[in-house]
Amino acid sequence: MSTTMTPDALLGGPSLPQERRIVTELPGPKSAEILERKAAAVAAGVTASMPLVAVAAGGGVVVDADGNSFTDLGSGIAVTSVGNAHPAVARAIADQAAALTHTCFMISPYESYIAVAEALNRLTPGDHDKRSALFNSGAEAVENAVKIARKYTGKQAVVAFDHGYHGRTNLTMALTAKNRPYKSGFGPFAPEIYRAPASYPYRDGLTGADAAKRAIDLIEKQVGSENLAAVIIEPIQGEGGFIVPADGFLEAVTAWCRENDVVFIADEVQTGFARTGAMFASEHFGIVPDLITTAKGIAGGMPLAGVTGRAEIMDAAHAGGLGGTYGGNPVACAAALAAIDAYENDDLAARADRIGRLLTERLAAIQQADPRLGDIRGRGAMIAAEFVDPTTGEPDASLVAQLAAACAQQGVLVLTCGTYGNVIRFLPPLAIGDELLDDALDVIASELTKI
Ligand code: PLZ
Repeated sequence: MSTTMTPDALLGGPSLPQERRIVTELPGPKSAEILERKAAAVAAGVTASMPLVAVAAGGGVVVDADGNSFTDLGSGIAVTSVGNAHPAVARAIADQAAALTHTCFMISPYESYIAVAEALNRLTPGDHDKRSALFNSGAEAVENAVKIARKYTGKQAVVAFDHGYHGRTNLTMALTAKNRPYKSGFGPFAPEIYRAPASYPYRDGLTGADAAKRAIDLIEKQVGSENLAAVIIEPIQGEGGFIVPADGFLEAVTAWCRENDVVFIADEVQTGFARTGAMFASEHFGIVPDLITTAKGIAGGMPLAGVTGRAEIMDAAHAGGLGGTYGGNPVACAAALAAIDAYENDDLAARADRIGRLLTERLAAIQQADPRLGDIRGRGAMIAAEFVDPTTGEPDASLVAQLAAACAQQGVLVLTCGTYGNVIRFLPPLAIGDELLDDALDVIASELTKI
């Protein structure tokens, strides 16, 4: 095994050898040296959880500065679903960058922005008349969805849910449930945000109808629909622990919103673009959101986000009321068009579904042997394993932290999440091969027995 890499191997994309290969201590010497510079140059609040410095990635692997090849089960937090450095995406980026990198869409528009809006209008749930606007990040999309809902309804209050995650900007921190690490000491937070209980079947044991009744009761008593502009929820909660609500919960909440002139916003920043085995997770529950926020997977790794929704709501914002210098940047839009083409034409939703079945099967076998694995849940290639103390059911965050660190040392990059920090989440690139995935599950099963 060689520790030097050919220039070709640094190119990334699916031509990278699809293998797990650890050839140095971790972090390796080159990575360690660069990480030392990080400590001296980068703000301490910006942490990096894995013992490597990445130089190339593609298919299902990330290669580091020392020639180690890691199996990627995180996709940079659900972003590189089409595969890192996907050839068509990389080509679209290069071609667009050579022609024009920026004009500002609000000044000199270009077609690719409009084509992305058309694709979003076509692909998001519901066949009503839609409009879209593009931004740079998930948080910025959420901010704008709230602006639009307030303008349309003339109301101010917004309801978000327990375990919800919507971003790190001031308004989206207010919408996000978890204090640490996201909010602590960063207040005061935006006003007129209220929090309702979500549906968390493993922990609350409620039916969807009962969980919805509990949430709606609270909203009616503490906020009042006459003050409420919008309800925002992730159809499957991401950072909060890949929590799939009980059947009927989202249906009841959307129906209540419709009856009460409240805009229902589905935050599909993490769940969107084939990740859950459907183009959007809302489809699993048969709901049609009024507004839907997208980012992450939309552009194969380039920063791009969108708000898509009912034309009459989206068009409520006055001319000049929405925008930003970089929103819908042409290079990011070119990448999105190539990525969307791959989602549709390579049927990546079906691939996500198959990955989900493989993961669930392997995790179920692990659970048989180890009662600390309390719950397996998710849809498609967005699967979670929640770990608990089997006698008390208490969350076991320490086990999960140890497991993720041990897997990284073996060359498997696996992320954690959850309100209680006790969830291992699986978000592999949809370009990962079955063999690599199977091998990663062997590592997880084996490391778990050592903890
Ligand atoms: N809405 C549902 O999942 C981003 C956050 C990582 P940005 N999730 C990953 C971290 O620790 O910062 C996310 C999300 C949902 C909104 C966002 C925010 O998207 O692109 O990170 O702003």
